[in-house]
Amino acid sequence: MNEPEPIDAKERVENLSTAFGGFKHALILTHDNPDPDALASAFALAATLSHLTGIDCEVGYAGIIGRAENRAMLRELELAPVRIHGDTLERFDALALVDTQPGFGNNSQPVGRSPNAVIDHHPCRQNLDGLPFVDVRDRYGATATIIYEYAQVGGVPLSTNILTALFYAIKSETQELGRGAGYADQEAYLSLLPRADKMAVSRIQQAPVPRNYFRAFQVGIENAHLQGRIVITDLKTVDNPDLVAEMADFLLRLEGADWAGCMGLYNRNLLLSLRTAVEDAHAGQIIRRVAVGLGRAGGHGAMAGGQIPLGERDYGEVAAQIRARLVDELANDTAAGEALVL
Ligand SMILES: [Mn+2]
Repeated sequence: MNEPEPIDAKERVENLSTAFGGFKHALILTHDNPDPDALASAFALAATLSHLTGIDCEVGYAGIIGRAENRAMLRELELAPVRIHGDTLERFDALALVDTQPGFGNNSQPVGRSPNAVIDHHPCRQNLDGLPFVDVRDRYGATATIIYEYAQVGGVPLSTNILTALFYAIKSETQELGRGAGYADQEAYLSLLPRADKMAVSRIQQAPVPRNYFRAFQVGIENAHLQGRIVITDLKTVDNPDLVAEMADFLLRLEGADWAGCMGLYNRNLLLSLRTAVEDAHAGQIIRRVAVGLGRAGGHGAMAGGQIPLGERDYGEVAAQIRARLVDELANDTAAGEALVL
């Protein structure tokens, strides 16, 4: 399952340390609206780099952490990422990107700042060879698995909170090792299992949600249409961008659907999420065709997302265009759509 490794794990950790040698303050930056994999990876990398090189690290993100589970994860595990903006960045002389890459459009990498390190599990889309440290393993189910390997190889002591974050990251990102996970993810999961605080994980998974959450589900269910093998819905305006992906995951359980797409409006952006239960599918490639000429999109085989800045365009018109393109790509059925309920 593993990719051929050009260098061994120990050498890789040495290279990682070298990439931060001589620097004082590192910003560990996740993608915007970070998920548990991005957050756990960033905090574990911060602990690892601090231990190995003495560098001062802070975890930063842009966007919002909206999903109740993700907020509970930070609360329960006492993790406090900083929300970055223009002048936060001047404090840092080193930069790492985790769970995202330069040019992806889903991160707020400062303009003109080249990262010392890029660590990710999404397929590479541009040449990163010139950077001091690059570790992109697109066969891995979670970035957390890669960072946990560094900590193990480097003999880095991690707190129970960070071990728990890594465990929860792999668990949620791979849906209990069932989605996109490989041998390495399973090994990491099994190694973390006895070390993680399972009570905290349970509290995170059962985090209370506001009434708005149920209202959003109501809208998502009422607007859902099954067309061929794809179920598509529109949440309209959302106050939490993570809901779009969560609704796509939820709808994928529908009998007779093996693709689910969800759209929503957040901050004058149309957000799009695509999920599939089809093995060896290419959701990332499909979503890029769907968004072409409109915005940015990308992802893995089974899960993908995109973002379309609306500018002056009308949300409803762009949403109709996206829906038509999704049907074109995936419905392989000329029959009219059928409402999920009502
Ligand atoms: Mn990830």
